[in-house]
Amino acid sequence: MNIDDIRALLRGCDQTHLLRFWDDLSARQREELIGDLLRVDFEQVARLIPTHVQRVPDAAPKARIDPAPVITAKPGSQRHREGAARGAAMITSGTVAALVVAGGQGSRLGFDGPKGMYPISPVRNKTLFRLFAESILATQRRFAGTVPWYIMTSEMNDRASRDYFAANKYFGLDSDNVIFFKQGVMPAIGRDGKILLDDRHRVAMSPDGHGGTLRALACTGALRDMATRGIEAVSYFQVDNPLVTPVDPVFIGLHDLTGSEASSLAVPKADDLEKVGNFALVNGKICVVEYSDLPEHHARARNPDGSRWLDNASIAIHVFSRRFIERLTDDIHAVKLPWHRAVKKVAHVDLDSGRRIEPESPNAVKLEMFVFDALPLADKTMVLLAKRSEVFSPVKNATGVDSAETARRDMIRRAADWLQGCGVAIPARNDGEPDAVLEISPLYALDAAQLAERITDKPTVPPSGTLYLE
Ligand code: UD2
Repeated sequence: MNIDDIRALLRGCDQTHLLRFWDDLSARQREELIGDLLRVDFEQVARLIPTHVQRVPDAAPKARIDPAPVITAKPGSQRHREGAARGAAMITSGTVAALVVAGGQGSRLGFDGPKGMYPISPVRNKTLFRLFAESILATQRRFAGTVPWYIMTSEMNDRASRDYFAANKYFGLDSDNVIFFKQGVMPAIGRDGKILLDDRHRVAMSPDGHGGTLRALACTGALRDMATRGIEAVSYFQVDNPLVTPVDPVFIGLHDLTGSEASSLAVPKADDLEKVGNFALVNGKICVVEYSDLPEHHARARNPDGSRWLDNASIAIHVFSRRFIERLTDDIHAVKLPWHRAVKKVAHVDLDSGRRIEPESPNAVKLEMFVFDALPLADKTMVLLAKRSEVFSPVKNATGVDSAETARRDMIRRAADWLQGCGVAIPARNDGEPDAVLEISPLYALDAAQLAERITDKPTVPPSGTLYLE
């Protein structure tokens, strides 16, 4: 596209102000501005302005909410065995891929860089990316299959993430099977429907949310790559959870056995107002209702026996069928996920003075998609209830709840649980916490059952001792 084409495109959607400073820009700045403009899907933005910028769609569900049905698969149960066998067969046959959404930076953590590079493991201080890589490598070895790993980055951290993997030789994975793809962006839009300029030659943009994963898979060719490799099931997880099993054979197997197109893991909520999505039945469909959209009386409601009425939290671990993702993205300008709006303060260039303004109150709409909104669009959905201490402890904040400290504590607790299950004595502190720093490499054992197979000489763990198993 040359500048005349771009001018015509902008005229067609009433956004010509984005070229207001064109005549004053250097050749390099012009190039950067064109680069930004080409990344905006103007067709889609034009469609969203009247519905999501100039009007406020009501995000809170008006329909009746009920608890969503979930299934369980306790280790040792027939369902667990059947799921494990099917999942193992799928991994061996090479039809399963892993996908991590790693578009965010570690800013809330006070960490300057891709969140995946945050060091977290209790003994070796392995990073999140390294833990996932080792887990995928161990899965490949365990089931003698290849699991391609798709890593969604963003403009902010793509280069740093790729460099990190290259510098570490992909942690033993075959680099052909580690596929990076960049997520899309959406411009920030003023209340008058005009896209904001971040600088005279830059459009104000932000990532399009983790729902943008589906759009990015389709736009970047990663989805086609999955089809070429014969991938049928995509195991999706977030970069911030060190307890996740990136490729859980039982979950993946049950996704397949139940004929589900979109499956999710659920865990019991930590408290009524925990900042997680809630699985619910809305209009007869399984949905995730984000904590911010859930009326407080629903969040606090109790069953007659005193248990929490809506107790199944979404922890952003899903399995999607590849064909389902294809169906949702067949029209790339109108991916079939709803858009969520957030009204934010966005610094921008004043079109008259050319000066950059830091607004004191929210002035712009940012638009994002959430991947869990895919659930009600699936022909069949399955939610599997998991044990929270086995699968979820996110690293979101610098201190307090969901911090590095709580995640390390939970990694040690899980390792202690697994070891005690094998008859290893773990010293305890007065408060009941393990009095030891414990770490089990995914390359040693991916779960309690594998640890029991591997551990022949039971290690001795002295009080305040350290144990690392690899
Ligand atoms: C998310 C879920 C919440 C619960 C919780 C579990 C939403 C709106 N809420 O809360 O229901 O499941 O996680 O931990 O998602 N990301 C991208 N690109 C984006 C935005 C996010 O890659 O444009 C990634 C990000 O790197 C991270 C993940 O998505 O891995 C979650 O994003 P978040 O931290 O914004 O989500 P959070 O904690 O509000």
